[in-house]
Amino acid sequence: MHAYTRGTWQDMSHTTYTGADLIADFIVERCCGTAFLVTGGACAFIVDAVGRNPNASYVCFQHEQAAAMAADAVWRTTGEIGVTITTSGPGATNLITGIACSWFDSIPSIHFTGQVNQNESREALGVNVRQAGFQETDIATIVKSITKFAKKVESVEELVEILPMILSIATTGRMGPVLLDIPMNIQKAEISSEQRERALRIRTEENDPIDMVDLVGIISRALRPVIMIGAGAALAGVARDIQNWCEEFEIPYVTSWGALTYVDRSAKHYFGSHGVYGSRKANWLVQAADELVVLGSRLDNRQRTGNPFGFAPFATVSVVDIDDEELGKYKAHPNYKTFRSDLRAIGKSLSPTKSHKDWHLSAVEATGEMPAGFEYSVAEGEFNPYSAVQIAQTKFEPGSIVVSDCGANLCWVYQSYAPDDSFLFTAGGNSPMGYSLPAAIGAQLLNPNKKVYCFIGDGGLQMNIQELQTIVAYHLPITIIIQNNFGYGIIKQFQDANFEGRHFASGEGYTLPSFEKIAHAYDIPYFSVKTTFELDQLLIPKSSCIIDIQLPTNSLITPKTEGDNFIHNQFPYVPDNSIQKLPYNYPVRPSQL
Ligand SMILES: Cc1ncc(C[n+]2csc(CCOP(=O)(O)OP(=O)(O)O)c2C)c(N)n1
Ligand SMILES: [Mg+2]
Repeated sequence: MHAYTRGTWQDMSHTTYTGADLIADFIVERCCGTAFLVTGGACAFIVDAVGRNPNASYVCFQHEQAAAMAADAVWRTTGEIGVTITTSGPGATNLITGIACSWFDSIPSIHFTGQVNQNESREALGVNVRQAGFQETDIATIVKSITKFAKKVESVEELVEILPMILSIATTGRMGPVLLDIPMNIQKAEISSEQRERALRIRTEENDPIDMVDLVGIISRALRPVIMIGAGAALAGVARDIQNWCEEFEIPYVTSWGALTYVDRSAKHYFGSHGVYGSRKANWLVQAADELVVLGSRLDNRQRTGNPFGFAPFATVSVVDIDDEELGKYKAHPNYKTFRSDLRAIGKSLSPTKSHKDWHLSAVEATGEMPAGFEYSVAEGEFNPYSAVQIAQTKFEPGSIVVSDCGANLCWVYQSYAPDDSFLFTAGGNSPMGYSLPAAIGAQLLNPNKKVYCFIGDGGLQMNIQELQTIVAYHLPITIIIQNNFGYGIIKQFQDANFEGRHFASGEGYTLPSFEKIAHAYDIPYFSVKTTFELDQLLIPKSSCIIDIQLPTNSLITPKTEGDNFIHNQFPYVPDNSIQKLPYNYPVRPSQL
């Protein structure tokens, strides 16, 4: 093999094993084996090493943001580590939104950025200039606050020592993304076989001491216990164990959106997901509890509302989490008890406890007549976005992967998707518009035998529309369902409630192209769907396609908790006797507590 370097053809038969080769082997042996990338000068050696490695592969994305989002989806759908390789400067900074998805949802992912040669760097100059080498950017410092670990590698020996370390950091404790910035001279440097072996070893970590949780005692002392299963329990692999325990002892339970796909949602004692966009039944249950046990959830403000004091205010809330900082949030809440524990070890706490059959029956009775609320999203007879999700779902292949985006379209899916064996996910914490398209690509690439469906809004699609080319290039049979309300629906609904319906920058000023022409340009089959009937009739092809579901521009998210309201009192404010059946005397508004 030859390559043209500095005006002369040089023999590059690769008798030398380099830092770049080591990274390629690390990707094969310790990660998912495929790097998602956009190339560039500073990462070219790593890309070349991946290309030459017979066991590695790479996928060219059109934007680094998308590569990072796709890498995030790899762990979520396979349990293997997703990897990106990008160049310095703009290539590296473009990763940020995708890395943040992994950070906020505790997903391991590894990002390799190329960096200028050390002898060209700012450090070599010895003065604090903004930039010395071309595109030199201190990415490690920039991403410090959204990674578990980020560092520019300073020597070959450091690269060797740091690879097993980043693997362990990403996957132990509260998991998350890591970034390594690798100067070109280290990519080119020779690595000995002894160093290679050391770099590819698996480090075993000592576990931190943990608090034991007496779940059996807590539940047996309670009158109306409710268990909340969060994504932390799901990522720890124990969501089903907790669910089975709840089912056996008839303890009603709810899940966060991050965890809902990890439980059997058709089970008898499951009440759904609570929160601002949660189900009325789940919200009633949480507000009626005298003991709420939260297993691996950070109870963010989409769960507890902007005023967390209105959330289960009369219950004892016992929170189990691996992260001390999360537990520190509850200092101002006298009714919270906190336990620092790795939920991977919760099995020991799931021993026989008191059955709560009567409490479960009374909760079922109180919430039985409750309207779901979906029918209020649009006027009667109009194309309802909730029906659209439900009809589309009936056409999905069993065991499929379903990715959702951000905004109203996400809520419509998560609120109404019927229990089945599909795997649902989204980037719940960061929730960037445009996540679901590259995430679907990452999922499909690593799960070639599963069908992947990508729900996305018209606005979200425009944030990563260039990745349609990646779908085409790799022949990925992804079905893209645009929930097209011709605007930023979730923002409009907020503006209706707060700004007398002024739709600045969400309806007024926001524009969109013809998705039909876009589909045509990328050579992707396109289907326009304007009515329930048309959707009913639609046959989804096996190959990739775009289904443009055109909804009323004022389609609402229903139910939704607005402003100064309790989660048990959601818009639309339809007659609902269940509020009177709550076992506590709630004031009308949380601010009156
Ligand atoms: C990258 C990014 N920019 C801005 C936002 C703020 N935001 C949240 S939802 C939304 C509108 C989304 O519009 P669309 O994708 O059409 O979804 P819809 O709510 O209409 O279903 C905006 C602007 C965001 N979440 N992510
Ligand atoms: Mg929209």
